[in-house]
Amino acid sequence: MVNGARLWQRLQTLAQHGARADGGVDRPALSLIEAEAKRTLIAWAAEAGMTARTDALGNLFLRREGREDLPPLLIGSHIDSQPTGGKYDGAYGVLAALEAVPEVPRRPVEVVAWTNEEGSRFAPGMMGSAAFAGARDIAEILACRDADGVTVEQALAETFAALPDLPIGTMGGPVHAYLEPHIEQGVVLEQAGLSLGIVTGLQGKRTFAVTIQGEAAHAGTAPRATRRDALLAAARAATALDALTGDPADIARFTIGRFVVSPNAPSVVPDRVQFSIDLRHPDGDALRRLGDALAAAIATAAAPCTALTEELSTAWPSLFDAGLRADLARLAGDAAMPLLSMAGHDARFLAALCPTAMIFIPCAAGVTHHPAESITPEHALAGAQLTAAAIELWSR
Ligand code: HGY
Ligand code: MN
Ligand code: MN
Repeated sequence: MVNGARLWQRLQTLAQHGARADGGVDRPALSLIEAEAKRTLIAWAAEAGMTARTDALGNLFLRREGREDLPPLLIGSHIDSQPTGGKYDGAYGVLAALEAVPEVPRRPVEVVAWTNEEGSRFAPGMMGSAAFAGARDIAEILACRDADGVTVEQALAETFAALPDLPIGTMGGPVHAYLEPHIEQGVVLEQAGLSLGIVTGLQGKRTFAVTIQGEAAHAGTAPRATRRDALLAAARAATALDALTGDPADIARFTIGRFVVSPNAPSVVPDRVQFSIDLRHPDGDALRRLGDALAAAIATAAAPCTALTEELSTAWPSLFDAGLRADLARLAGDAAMPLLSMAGHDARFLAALCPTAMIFIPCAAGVTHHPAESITPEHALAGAQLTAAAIELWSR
């Protein structure tokens, strides 16, 4: 039985792991802060008679055995956050799932917290779900480094050492279906005055790493005519890309979220700039056209500096399972509406593995990836109740 008060309290308790003074959350993937949040989840699962395990990438599974030994129903999301994140992105899905697990289902039900959905500490994101679905090579993921040079492999070892009693199971396995409850991170439900969204699919997303290479020089003696200023070159490239990706209908989403200047010294002409690109579009052809045009636009704008543009991840627009969506719409009735997700989610990778669906609840003014992210207890409860109804239907 879904207990709204317990769900709300647990959302606030989990948010203490990585709490920021401004009310937000900073819970980096594979950090010891995240390991402590996992310890809290494992304890709550144990209180409900559920077992816990992890896998080679630190994905956390909290399992309710079924009456029959069948492929499990997987429900969940992620608990890592952006550095200036909110309490509910990801965490809501994991805790709503934990709240919705029935006592004795026919088929096993597992609550999952995927590793590194956000792609903030380690890029690109969704490492845990991608590896689980067989979409990314584990060795390549383990070698990824954070800004301090720490590898995923080293960070995983710290997490495993912090949770020595957590069994490490095999990666992947048969899944009956996957459901991800999540906050909308937009304003569609709020503007419609509805408490639930049945997600039709995900818009496409391509991420890139760009390196602009110039030449360091003295800020006082180097003439402008001979400078190869990487910062000004990167600024020209950013302006050119803004023009390239802008559209009157405001559909394309182009973001440079990370911009690292070297040597980052006030009296030295920068010799290198590294910046990120996050490009999204609901139309696959438009995403392909825009993404394929980036490298040439950057190289032209950056001259006489040189530019290297590497594509880190490519995810074309995807649709969720029509049957599961119809079930959810029938269960939710007129409290729900269909809508496309403009944000990325782990469900993207699960959709290639098994029938997959997502449920949205509103978040105030669509504010997210921000400390002021907020939801209401009533919407949190509604999403958990729909999740419980879906589990009951799909685990029969
Ligand atoms: O970036 C995203 O869409 C997700 O919130 N990590
Ligand atoms: Mn999320
Ligand atoms: Mn997010």
